[in-house]
Amino acid sequence: MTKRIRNEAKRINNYEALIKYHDELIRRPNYPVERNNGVFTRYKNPILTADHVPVNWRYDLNIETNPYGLERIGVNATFNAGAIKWNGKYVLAVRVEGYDRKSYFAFVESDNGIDNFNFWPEPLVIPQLNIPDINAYDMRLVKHEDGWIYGIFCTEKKDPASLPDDTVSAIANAAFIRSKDLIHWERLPNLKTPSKQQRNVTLHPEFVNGKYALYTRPQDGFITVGNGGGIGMGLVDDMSNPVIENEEIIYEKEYHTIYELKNGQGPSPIRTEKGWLHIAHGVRNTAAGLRYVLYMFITDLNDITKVIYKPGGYFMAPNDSEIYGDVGNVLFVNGWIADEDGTVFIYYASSDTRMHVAVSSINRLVDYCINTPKDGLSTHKSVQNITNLINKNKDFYDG
Ligand code: M1P
Repeated sequence: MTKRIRNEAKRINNYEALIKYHDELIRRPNYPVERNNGVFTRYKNPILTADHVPVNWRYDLNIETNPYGLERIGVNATFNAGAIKWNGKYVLAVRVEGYDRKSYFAFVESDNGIDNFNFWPEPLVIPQLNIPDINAYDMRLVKHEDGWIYGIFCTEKKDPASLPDDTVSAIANAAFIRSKDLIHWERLPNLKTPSKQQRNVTLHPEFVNGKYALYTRPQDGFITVGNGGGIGMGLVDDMSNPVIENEEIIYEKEYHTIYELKNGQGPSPIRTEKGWLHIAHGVRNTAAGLRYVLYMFITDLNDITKVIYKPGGYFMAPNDSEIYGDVGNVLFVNGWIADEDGTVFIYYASSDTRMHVAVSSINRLVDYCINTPKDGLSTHKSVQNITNLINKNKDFYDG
């Protein structure tokens, strides 16, 4: 949909060129990348960047109040989007970060899930509690069987226990909004758990023994998880009073794996015949800093705390261009959509800078989870996995 502005502003500030560039960027078709490993297909162009944010969110288009045509509110990045299929459209709640470091959410929608993501007219205005969100980010969108659509995001504030000269220490927690139409949102109280900090929280889409089940990630510190860590799970009686009394770790961080330092649940899992399909991020430390990659696993349909398939290694890691950005060497996911025909759209962000899509299917992802060898946790076991495969291939390969 081409945007229009007043003639005077077009002529004096060259906004016409700016709007044309923006329209072309939004309408740019996307293409699958040919080289792939069979598990998923990346698409060539990022689906959302800072430049995709509407011009009227950034510029004062009135020539009298902006005679030089300056950008008034800059956008730094668009990343870590939640996702949901809504009224036949692929809808994302994208994290937009301004030049001022504050993040907020913008809804965008596309007809095909891979390009032409149009912004809804205004960013989401989140109702505030007594203590305001200093920062808000990483929304998971979940259609729960209770009939509500939940938006679960991270709310951040300064650590009230920090010393007067400490202007850095922060506390992260899970916050909840819910809606029936994605337009009108009700704010619920923030999560209460035994842990000091929480991030990467999302809701299981079905009741578990009549209760709400939340995936959590307990952590002692803001960056490091300390004695916490792992993907946790806890039950809540009533989402209007979200209290978890007992938190159980269902997927631990582990020495010498891609989730050695920390991990976190991505979006809510997808029900399949073989179990609940999960995508998550794993973090390890390197001489060049932290490296965030994506990994998958499957949990039992009858006991969602039980991991039944655990493919070794990462599912997806930053490629040549994805590795660069504001926070380099990071892939992060908190949104995916499974269509009725089994197509899965994975909305992932690279290096806290931009959004991408990769496409796969339930069948491929389940096969990947079941048949990829487990991480044997030693180099000897990794070599055994390779020799097993070479032997299995003897009748099919002359090399
Ligand atoms: O900067 C990388 C990511 O860091 C955090 O993830 P985690 O809590 O697992 O460390 C999040 O703040 C996320 O937004 C960010 O992309």
